[in-house]
Amino acid sequence: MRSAFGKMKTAFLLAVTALILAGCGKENLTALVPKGVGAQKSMDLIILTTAVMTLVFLIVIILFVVVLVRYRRKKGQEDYIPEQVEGNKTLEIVWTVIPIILVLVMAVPTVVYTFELADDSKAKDHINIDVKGNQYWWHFDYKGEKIQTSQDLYIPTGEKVYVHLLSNDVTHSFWIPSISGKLDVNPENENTMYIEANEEGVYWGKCAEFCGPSHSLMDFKVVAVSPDKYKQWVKDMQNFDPKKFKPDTQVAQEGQKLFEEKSCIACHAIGPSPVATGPNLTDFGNREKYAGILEPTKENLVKWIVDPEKEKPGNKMTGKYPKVTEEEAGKIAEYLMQLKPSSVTPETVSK
Ligand code: HEC
Ligand SMILES: [Cu+2]
Repeated sequence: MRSAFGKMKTAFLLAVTALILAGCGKENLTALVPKGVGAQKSMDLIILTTAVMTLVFLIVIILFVVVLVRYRRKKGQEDYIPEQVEGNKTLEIVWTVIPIILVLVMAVPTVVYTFELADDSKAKDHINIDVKGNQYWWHFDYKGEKIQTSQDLYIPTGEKVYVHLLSNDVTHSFWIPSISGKLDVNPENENTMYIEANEEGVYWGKCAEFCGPSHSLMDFKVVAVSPDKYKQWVKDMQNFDPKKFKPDTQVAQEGQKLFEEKSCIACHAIGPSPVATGPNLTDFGNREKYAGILEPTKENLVKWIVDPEKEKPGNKMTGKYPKVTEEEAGKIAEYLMQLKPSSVTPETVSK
């Protein structure tokens, strides 16, 4: 019969395995299942360096065991001293040159890949997006397209998309683990890299630089769609006219009015606009998550509007608008959830 302890151990191992597996794949927040060019290159480097280090580890362990066995003190040989080799030129050269070669084997591809990924000399032939990091949200301005969005970044698969990273406040770090490596988002200088997704999917992005109390909640999504769907999305976004948009229920229309009365409009643009004190809400109804982290339900949206501080401590919306009751928030929510300019959404992505 198995002991209770044995059963607990099995359960624990199963739980850990389940957690690890859940971390891989499902939410696309892993560098170990690459779905983009940069992530694939990182993965190649991870495999190369792990192989080199494993080789070194094995050689060292084998030598260690050989020495232990061969030169242990044996009966009758207590005073035996093996041959001493200090100052042996050949040996010194061998164990200096081999590590240098191994370091070169790892360093050369790393440097080459790093420069390749940061090369923006051909950027003008591709899609360019100005990315602004803000405590604790992301803004995306599609250069020359008159499209502005926040939180959900739409890109076509199989194409290089150059992101030009700048921060509006402190230093952030732009990271989509399954698509590409990290790059700092600084307030004073623009950093550029390209991202390229190999297949359709919704990929989880994160801020990877501690930037304040809600740093760990500074999430965004990359929605990679086929080039055809992407073209459709661009067209839909450009054709959307916020001035002509009228919600189709009485409640939502009241919500639209409240959105102005409660000065939400002072920070949140709908349609392309230089206003970016808060996330652009043009395609808010299609968001994969609200405020980057909340499941997109009306209930969550009401909670957010009434008291955003509870969901994201230290966010820059709290306290900057007149008090909103739950009823009013419900009406605003009805309005915002109808902002769906495109039929291309995170749900239409083939998974
Ligand atoms: C002072 C500027 C400001 C005002 C006024 C303001 N907000 Fe915000 N809002 C923000 C900021 C900044 C964020 C991003 C917070 C974060 O994620 O850290 C935000 C986030 C949001 C989000 C989530 C957006 C997304 O892309 O998921 C919604 C919805 C929202 N606000 C609705 C409202 C409503 C409704 C009002 C009016 C009652 C309002 N806001 C007033 C600045 C403002
Ligand atoms: Cu950040």
